[in-house]
Amino acid sequence: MTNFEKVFTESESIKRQIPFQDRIDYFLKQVVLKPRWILVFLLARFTLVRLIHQQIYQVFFSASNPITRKASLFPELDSHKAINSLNKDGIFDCISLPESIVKEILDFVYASKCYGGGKPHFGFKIDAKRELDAAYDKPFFVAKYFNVSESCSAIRKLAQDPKIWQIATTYIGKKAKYTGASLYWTFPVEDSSYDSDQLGFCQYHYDLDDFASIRFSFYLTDVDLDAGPHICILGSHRLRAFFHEANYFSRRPAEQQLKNFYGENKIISLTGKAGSGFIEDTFCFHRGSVPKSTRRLFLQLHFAVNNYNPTEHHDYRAVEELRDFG
Ligand SMILES: O=C(O)CCC(=O)C(=O)O
Repeated sequence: MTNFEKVFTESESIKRQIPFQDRIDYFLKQVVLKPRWILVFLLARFTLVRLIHQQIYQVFFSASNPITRKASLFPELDSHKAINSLNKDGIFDCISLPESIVKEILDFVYASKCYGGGKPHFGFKIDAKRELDAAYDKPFFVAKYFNVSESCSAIRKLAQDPKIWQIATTYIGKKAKYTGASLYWTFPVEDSSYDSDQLGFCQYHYDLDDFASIRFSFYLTDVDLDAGPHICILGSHRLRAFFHEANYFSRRPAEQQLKNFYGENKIISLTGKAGSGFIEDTFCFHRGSVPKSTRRLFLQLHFAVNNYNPTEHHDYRAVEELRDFG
């Protein structure tokens, strides 16, 4: 039984392109911050390379599982089903958070500051969003919480859950590492938002975090089609057109190309209640969508083979850098 309603018709993704100069800047920043990632950039985009890597890491490398907790927060989670579904579809959507964890995260969220547009000098409490919007003429599409693996006890528990680790080490291979969490709001905003995250999240893309990487994702607010659901193309982590794999200039093919290649019946929008979650291979083509009316609070726990850059998933920012808006 799935806790998601899979919807096969979906909203149009944003057509505006990320400026070429921004893409070059992103690439250079990645190379400077994590030089070893260049191999990932060059090779990890090829499905065959990823499959070979997965086989080698599943069979040969010794485990680095630091988990001491015995009881899982997900007693009903069927790890075998999850792995089979990840292998076949690149996504598994029968995982949900215990209510106590949802509550703990929400308590944290309302007591902590988030950062508008992911900018460390735009700190505010979410209750003050209306005042912030009135004071600032450019709406934020996202607001991110920083350092959550350290400061949110519920996220710490999740990141040490034995079943989560069992799935991560089985799928990625024995060297799987927890590389951080992203906890963020997405807000209903006009397409004209200046916020570059909107383009980054809301166009189809795949992520090149590593040769293998998955995310455990959870909604912390109810998400229907008007609340900016996550959208994924089933099986796209295994089936790739060569011109999509070998395109070093862009990991964001046009929506119509993807629809023609995969068929519309492979495109699902994941809607569900607060607490519902899914596990996704980040090599799948996926995207967020701009909420039409209701804001969405979203959590992702990231696992990969290496942790190239701890600031990557919003999860680490030096406290001295963080400032309040205004
Ligand atoms: O917010 C979403 O649903 C999409 C996020 C995403 O695409 C990403 O983190 O790469």
